[in-house]
Amino acid sequence: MRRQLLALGGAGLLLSVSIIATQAQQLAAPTTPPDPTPFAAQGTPTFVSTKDIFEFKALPEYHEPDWVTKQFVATGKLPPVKDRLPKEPMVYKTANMADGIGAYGDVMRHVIGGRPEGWNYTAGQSQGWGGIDIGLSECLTRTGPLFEIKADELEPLPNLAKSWDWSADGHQLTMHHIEGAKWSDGVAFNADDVMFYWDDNINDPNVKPLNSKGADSFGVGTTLKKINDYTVQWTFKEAFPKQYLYTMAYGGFCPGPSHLLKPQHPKYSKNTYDQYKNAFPPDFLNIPVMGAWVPVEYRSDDIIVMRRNPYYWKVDEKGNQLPYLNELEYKLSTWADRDVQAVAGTGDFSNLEQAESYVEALKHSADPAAPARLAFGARTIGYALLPNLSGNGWGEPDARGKAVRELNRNLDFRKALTYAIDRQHLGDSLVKGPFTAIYPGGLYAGTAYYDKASTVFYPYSLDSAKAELKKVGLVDTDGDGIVNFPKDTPGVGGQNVEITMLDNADYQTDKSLGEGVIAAMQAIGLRVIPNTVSGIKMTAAQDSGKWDWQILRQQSEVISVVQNTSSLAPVGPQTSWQHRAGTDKTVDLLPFEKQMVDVVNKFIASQDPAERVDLMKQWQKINTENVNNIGLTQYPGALIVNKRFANIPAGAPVFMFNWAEDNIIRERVFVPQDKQSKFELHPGTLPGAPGKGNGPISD
Ligand code: BQZ
Ligand code: CA
Repeated sequence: MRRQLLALGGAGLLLSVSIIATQAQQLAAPTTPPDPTPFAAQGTPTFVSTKDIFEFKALPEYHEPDWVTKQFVATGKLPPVKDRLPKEPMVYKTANMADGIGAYGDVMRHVIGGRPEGWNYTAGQSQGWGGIDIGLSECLTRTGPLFEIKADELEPLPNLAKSWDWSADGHQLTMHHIEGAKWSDGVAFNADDVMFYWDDNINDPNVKPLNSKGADSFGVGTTLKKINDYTVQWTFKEAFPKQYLYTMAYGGFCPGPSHLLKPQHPKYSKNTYDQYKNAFPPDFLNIPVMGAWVPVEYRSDDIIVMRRNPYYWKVDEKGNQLPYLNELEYKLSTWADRDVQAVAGTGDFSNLEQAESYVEALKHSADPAAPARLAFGARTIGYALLPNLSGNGWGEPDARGKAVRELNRNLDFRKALTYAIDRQHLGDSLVKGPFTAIYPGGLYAGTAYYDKASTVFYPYSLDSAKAELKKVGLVDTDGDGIVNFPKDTPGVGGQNVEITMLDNADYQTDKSLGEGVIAAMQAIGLRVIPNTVSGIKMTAAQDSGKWDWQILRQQSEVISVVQNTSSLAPVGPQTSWQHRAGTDKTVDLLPFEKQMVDVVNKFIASQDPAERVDLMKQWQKINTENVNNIGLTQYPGALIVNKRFANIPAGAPVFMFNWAEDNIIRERVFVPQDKQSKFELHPGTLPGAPGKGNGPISD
């Protein structure tokens, strides 16, 4: 209650005291979020154990497509298939394949909105997303297919790491890699590839592998050493930090071909780091991979074509070397076109994730004659507005940027932002109907660790938002509708507040939500300047810290918690989306962030499921009560796959531990003989020798 003494001027007049009780702004009381409208996901997985999906073992005989034998083995271009496979290849179990043993042939035609920077994923280059890097870069473990693993057996799937043993005290993890597997150019895969990735990329501060959150995402102080050609040993500060096995999946530890990369690395050459990163441009073809298909053709802004990897180290129970599909294509278009082409049947696959196109896609797919199957999953697509919480120089802000970051670091300011967002209206502006749900921030409703009672929701209230702004001294002192910095703000005193907001230019949804935020903030006198960046530049822009706010489509940590756990708090200098080390290499944590770091580290170190559930309730309360970020909306994605494909797992989510391109296990997908298309662009060819301008070879 503020009292103001007003002296009514003039003699004789009684000094009258009029208490101007500014309507003591009753802030809208924090509450819990409304329950999302029920939305039934279509198709449910059959929950299994890891050993039901695959095991590593030698089989009595192996097979390959006839044309490979005739054109390549018979002509001495390739050794027999049994010599191209490891001693114990990964054997996929038939019982776990929806349509059983597959037939060789045909192509899956992807359409993507990204563009390849080059093939050096290890040095941080994007290949354009949309499943290219997911397929190329096999990782130590694999988590996409975990959606069908029994909850009480949840642990990352073996992949390049075929097994691992913990020491009695839990501080050491001995990891055994697959033995005798080869890169797609026939060169042996071994621990040198793993150590090069760890020593000269993850642990070289000048290099940041794509999707990596840095060495600390494997635990501060973690070390790795080579035991022999197929064995490495991790040493962790914590005991039994099983969490880090998730970080060794896609996005964390996917080693590149060190026989090609190492000679280009500045430590072993005269190259600069930039030259190293750009040493394998998109037209360097047949880059050696461990994945099922190899890039054999690149036409800028047009298409990438990939052909089967003749050394792929996975087979079915009959000994048929995988993949079944001879070819993968990635048409270089837009993300929205991916939906259109999948529904129309000119493309074969899409993750329906832009809510604006749901009604149209549903209408077309409802027709029984529609070429593609469309199946909605749970609400695992969502967005938040992230304030940059660094106060010590991440992104080298100017005076204005510094002033905005000081505001970002002020809870009253963050509460103003969250009060200012009408989430129901925002969701409806994307798509009407049962899809979107109000998302306050933190973990998504409907996911394993979500707890509504621990979720603090500040409901839409313009008055409360304005009152909070006033508390932090933001008032429109020159009457132009935009609040001004307080006079004593260094460098920008008295100026209108202007905020830059990073947004992904490649999605209509990201732009729509950006516009929604700009309008909401205008209503409380904040001017937000959008900085929309295309996907190719997006990762670098996010990592640069040169932004005040960011619209982020959230990743698995707010769905599964166990994937990318270290992104849930600034546990290390590079792990958080919104608060990384400043110019002095430290992270200037706010008190609530210190609590989140502590809770996340306890979660990572805990083996007790009940304790982990409780720790995530604590995390959710600290995160949402302190408005760590401003949740916007949450909605379901749908998987669209052309009907000619078989072995698409029932209930495969568009996004959970990873994207559907990983979840559906594409190397097992096939087209029955009688439905095969003639769409292959390079039939009867295999990858040629790695090199600029090289391409596929036919015999
Ligand atoms: C899925 C995915 C496969 C990245 C990317 C892209 C990048 C982000 C995110 C998605 C695309 C598709 O998402 O939208 O459906 O195919 O590729 O990787 O948005 O800009 O940085 O995190 O995965
Ligand atoms: Ca003003």
